[in-house]
Amino acid sequence: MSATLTNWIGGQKQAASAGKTLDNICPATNTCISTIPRSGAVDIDNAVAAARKALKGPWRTSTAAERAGYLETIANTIEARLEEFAQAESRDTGKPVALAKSVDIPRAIANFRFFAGAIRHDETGCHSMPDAINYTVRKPVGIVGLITPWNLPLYLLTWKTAPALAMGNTIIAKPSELTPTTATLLAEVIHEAGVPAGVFNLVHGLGQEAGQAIVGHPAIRGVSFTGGTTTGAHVAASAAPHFKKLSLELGGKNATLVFDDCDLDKAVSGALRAAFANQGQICLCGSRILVQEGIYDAFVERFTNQAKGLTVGDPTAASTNIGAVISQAHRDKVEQYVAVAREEGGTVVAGGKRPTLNGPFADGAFFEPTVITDVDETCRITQEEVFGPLVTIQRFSNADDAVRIANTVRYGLSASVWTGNLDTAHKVSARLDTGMVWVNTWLHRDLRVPFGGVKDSGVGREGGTWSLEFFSEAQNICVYLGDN
Ligand code: TXE
Repeated sequence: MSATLTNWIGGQKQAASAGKTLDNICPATNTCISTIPRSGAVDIDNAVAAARKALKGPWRTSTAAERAGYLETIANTIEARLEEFAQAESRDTGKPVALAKSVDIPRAIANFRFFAGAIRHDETGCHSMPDAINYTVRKPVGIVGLITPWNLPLYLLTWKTAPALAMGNTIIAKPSELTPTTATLLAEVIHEAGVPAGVFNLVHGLGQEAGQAIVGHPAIRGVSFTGGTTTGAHVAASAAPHFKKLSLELGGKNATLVFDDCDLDKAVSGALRAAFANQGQICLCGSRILVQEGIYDAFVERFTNQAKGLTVGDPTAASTNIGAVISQAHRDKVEQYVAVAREEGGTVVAGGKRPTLNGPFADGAFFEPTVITDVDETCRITQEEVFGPLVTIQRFSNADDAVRIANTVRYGLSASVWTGNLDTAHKVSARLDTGMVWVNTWLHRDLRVPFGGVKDSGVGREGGTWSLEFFSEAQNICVYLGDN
C-alpha cells in the first residue's frame, strides 16, 4: 500500500484544498510508492498567509544565534535519520542508495551546518565619511519561494532552505513532483526542531500549477529556482513584473578538457565520474569530453572499457554504480538522443540501449552508460543538454581549439581541465565561459565559493555570502555627524 504525503502549511499537515492527488512513481520499479497533494493557487495563498503571520511572530525578533541553533538541530536530526532519508531519496529518484548515503544526505546535513556557522560569523559593512557614518544592515527579503528539481532533491532544497532560514525569511518550498519524500521528511524535522509554525511551508504539486502560483504571487518577494533552462526562462518572465529577487540555477553542457600532458589514469577516472555520477543527472556533469589528439585513442579505449564495466541496476545493491534515471519519459528522451547522435554520424562505442534486468527492476527506467564518438560541435548531441548517462568524446588539437569548442554551447555552468601544466591550467581556465572551473578534479566543493553559471545556465550565484546576500535586503543607514 502506498503512503499518503501531505503539504505542511502553518505547522499543519494538509491535503490539497481541492482534494486532488498525484502518484509518486519509483523509477527503478515503475510502481506507485505514494500519493502527494496536487496543490494549486489556493494552497499557495494559504501558505502565504501562514508565512506572512510567521514573519510577524517571534521569528521576526529571533537572533542569529537562535536561528543557527535551529539549523544545527535540523542537521543533527537528519544525521540521526540518515538511513531513512537515503532510502527515501533512492526510492524517489532511482539513484543508488550508496550514493544517497555518501553524497545527497551528508551534503544536506553539511548545508545546515555550514549556514549555521556562516550566520554566526556574518558581518556587514561600515563606511565612514568625515562628517557621517554609514552602516549597512541586512533584513530578510520576507516570504521566499524555493522551487527545486528531482536530481538532487534534498541536497538542493536544503542548499536554499538553510540560508533562507539563516537570514530570517519565511519559506514556501515546492519540490519536484517527481521527488516529494525527503522534502516532506525535512518539513517534519524542521517542525520538530521547534522552528515556529509558518516559517517553513511545503506545498507539493505540479510546476505549472503550484510552482506557477509561487512565481506569480505578489507577496512572495524572492524566488530561488533550480531546474531546466526552458522552465527558468518562464519563471524569469513571470517573476519580472513583480520585481522579485530571482536566482536561477539552470542547465549545463559542461566540457571536460583533457590535455596530452595530463595524468591519464586520473583523467579517465575523473571524466568517468563527471560523466556518469547520479546517472549523468547533475547540472555539473561533464557530458562533453574534449581530448587532445596525442592521447585521444588511448583515452577513448580506457574510458570506454571503464564505462562498460559500470554496473547498472538494483539501486539498493552496494555494487551498483548506475541506478535508474528519473522516469520512463526521461529514459525515452535519453534513448532518442542516441538515435539523434547516430543520425548525425556518431558512433556508439559503449551502451546506447536499455539493459535487460529481471525481477522488480524489469520495468525500471534504466539506461546503459553510453559513450559516443565521431561527432563535432555542430551536432545536436554535443549542443543540447541530455541530462542522462550519455557522454560524447571529441578530439582537439591545441588549447585554442579546446577553448573554442568548449565555448560553442549556449550553456556556461562549469568545466574541468585535466593537465600537468600549470600554465595551461590557469590560462585555459580563464578563457572558459563558465561560472566554475575545476582543474584536475571535478565537483570538489567548498560551500563558501560562488556557485552558478553564465549564459543560459542561469543568473546569480549561490554559496557562502552569495546565498546570504540573496536571501536578504541590504539597507544602508547614514548618520550625519557634521554639526559637532
Ligand atoms: O525540470 P523543470 P524537468 C534540466 C534537464 C531536464 C530538464 C527538464 O535537462 O531534462 O531540465 O527537467 C518546477 N513555474 N534539469 O522538467 O520542469 C517543477 O515542478 C514554476 C536541469 O524536471 O525545470 C520542479 O519543481 N515552477 C536541472 C522544478 O520547477 C515550475 C535539474 C524543476 O522542473 C514550472 C533538473 C513553472 N511554470 C532538470 N514548471 C539542474 N540545473 O540541475 C516546472 N516547475
